[in-house]
Order: sequence, then structure tokens, then C-alpha cells
Amino acid sequence: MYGNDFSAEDAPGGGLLGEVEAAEVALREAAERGRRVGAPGPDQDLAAYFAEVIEADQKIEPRDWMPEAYRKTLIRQIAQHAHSEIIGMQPEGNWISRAPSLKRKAILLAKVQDEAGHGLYLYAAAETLGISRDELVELLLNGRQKYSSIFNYPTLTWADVGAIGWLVDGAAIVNQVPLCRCSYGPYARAMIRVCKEESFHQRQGFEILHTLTHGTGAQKAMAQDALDRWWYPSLAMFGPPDTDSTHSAQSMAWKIKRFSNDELRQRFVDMCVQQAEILGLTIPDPGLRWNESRQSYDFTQPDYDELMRVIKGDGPCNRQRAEHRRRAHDEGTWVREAAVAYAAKRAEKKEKVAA
Ligand code: FAQ
Repeated sequence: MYGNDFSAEDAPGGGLLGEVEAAEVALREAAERGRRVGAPGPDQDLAAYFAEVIEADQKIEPRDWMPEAYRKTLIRQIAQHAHSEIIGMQPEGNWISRAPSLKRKAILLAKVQDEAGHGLYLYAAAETLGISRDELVELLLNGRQKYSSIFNYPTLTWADVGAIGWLVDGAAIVNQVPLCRCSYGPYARAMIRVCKEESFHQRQGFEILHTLTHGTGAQKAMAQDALDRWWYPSLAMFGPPDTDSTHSAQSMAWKIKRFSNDELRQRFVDMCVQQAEILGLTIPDPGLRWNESRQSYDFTQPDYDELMRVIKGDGPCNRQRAEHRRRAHDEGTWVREAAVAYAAKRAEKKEKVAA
């Protein structure tokens, strides 16, 4: 058992990797075919043209005119997503030196490096909207942009690394697979690769937990404890309920988001129930039961007041995460300066050769 085998037809969760592959094919075909909606004429209203491209389910590209609010929404969401990948390296990074074997260490190291790579693709996608990476990093460091609430919870045991892979990467995939069909081309394209890599991450987390639940009683108890602590924060990752979601309606009209927060949360719960059974773990929700008429599980909602407190900076690790990031940024100043100096030297050399 390898965890949720996303590519299998009958996989719990309905073959999410298959959806990524279909989105990739659609992107490639659209690029080869060119736009069905022709370029705007000199007298055409640009807002009407933008609406027509969205309506035809085609991609908006960086060179295209777009409403200022669309650009701002994308910068907010993509930046928040990029920051989450970078801050998300901390809870797992905490365990690289303490992973229980050389093999586990190597796998975790590679996974954490992948998250850094995701942050870079996403910063690059955000830069196509006319904001620089330096500005985005500054907005993270001074607390004016957010990152996902989930990374403000501590990783207390090795089982937490498994729970992050299984639940947090699992939630990230459920949320991000539809983003492969986002109306903004650079974000959709970045998501294809990110989702493929996240599916490996999810499997490695599941495999860690599978090993623990098939180990000693103490190891199984450690896995259950991790699930007990990470379950509700993982459900909260999908954001506030639809009734309180400020951006969903507009983002869905623009086809940035394809499903609402509650729809994706439900999809995640339905996927996890069968996987928890395979692991032999109990989801800490006495209200969890199959609803025949909805063909989905009824479940207890996370504490949304807690989500709001964590988002506003009052989670268990908010201060620690921000301070660590600022320190790492300061300590990296010499690396950035050296890279700039090296680039300048190379440019100077090139100029001399050309002269
Ligand atoms: N945390 O109106 P909505 C990962 C904010 S990547 C913090 O519903 P929206 C990989 C929201 O910004 C995880 N803030 O907002 C990994 C808004 O605030 P504002 C990150 C949250 O945008 C794994 C307000 O609440 N993934 O895990 C959260 O339509 C393992 C109202 O909310 C993404 O960023 C939250 N959980 O929907 C890395 C995916 N939820 O600006 C390392 C892309 C909501 O009005 C290890 N993002 N807020 O003050 C999205 O899909 C969306 O932005 C949502 C929120 C669904 C997160």
C-alpha cells in the first residue's frame, strides 16, 4: 500500500493525478491551437474582451489587459501560496537532523527542497503580474502578506512529519488540482508540476504513518496522536466556510478558483476516511458518518474562530516562524550580494570581450 494512489481509476479521491494530466494536456492543446477568441480589435472594449476570454475558458496571459482587481487577487493568492511553501519548510526542516534513519533523512531533505522549489515557481508566476520578488519577500517579512495557517502548528514528534505529508500535502493537492485549470496561464502551468510533486509528498507521509501503525504499540499511539492534533487544522486550511469567504464568489466568476472552500473540504474528508481505515487510525471526529443521500461523509467542522486567530498572528508558532524567516533572510544577505556582484562581473567581462 503506497498511500493514496492518485493515478488509479478507483483511488479514493477519484484519481486526482489523472485530473492534473488532463489539465496539462488541455494547456498544451490550447497553446498549440492559439486563442479561439481572436485578438481585440483597436476599438474593442478591453474589459469586454477579457470577459470573453474568461467565458471561453481560455487563459489570460501576462501581456493581456486585465482588471486591476483580478491582478490584485492573483498577486494576493499566489504570493500567499508562495510564502506558504517557504514558511512550510520550517516545521519539517525541524526534523531533518532527527529523522530516524539515513534514508528517512535523505527523503525528508529532498521533500523540503521541493517546497523551496515550489516557492520559487510561485514567486516567478507572481512576478509576471508586475510585482518583484524582493517586494513580495518584504511583504512577508513585515507581516503584510499571509501564509497558510497550518504552518503555525508545531511538529512535536516524528509522526507529525508523516501527518504533514499525508494530511497537509493531501489537502494541498485537493486544493491545487483545480488550480491547474485556473484562468491565469502562468499560475495554472506552475500548478501542474507542483501537484505532481505534492503527490509524492503525500505518499511519503502516508508511508511514514503506515510504518508506525504497523510497528510497536507506542509507535501506533504516536501516529494516532499526530492525527488527533493535525486533523482539524488540516480541515481549516481550506479557508473559512463559504458563507464567510470574502473572495470566493469573485474568484470563481473569474475562474481562478473552480470549487468553493467547503466543496474542497468535503472532497478531502471523503478521501481521508478510507485512507485512515487502511492505516488503522481513527479520525478524531465522533460526528463522522456516511450520508447515503449526499454520497459523502458528514463531519464536524473545524473551529473557525481558531482559524481566524491563527491567521491574525495568534497561533502556537506564528512568532517563531516569522522570526526564523527574518533571521534566515538576514543571514542570507551576503549570498544575495555575492550573486549580484558575480552577475555584474560576468556582464562586465562579456562587454569587454564584445568591445
Ligand atoms: N491560512 O475569501 P477566502 C502547502 C484568508 S501550500 C491563512 O476564502 P480565498 C504545500 C484569505 O487569504 C498551502 N489565510 O480566501 C506544503 C483571506 O484573507 P484576506 C497554501 C487564509 O483566497 C505542504 C481570508 O482568509 N495553499 O500546503 C486561509 O478565496 C507541506 C478570507 O478567505 C495555497 O495558498 C488559511 N488557511 O481562499 C508546503 C493554495 N484560508 O486576504 C510545505 C492557494 C483563508 O482577505 C509542507 N490558495 N485565508 O485578508 C487558495 O486556494 C485560497 O487562497 C484559499 C483561501 C482556499 C487558501
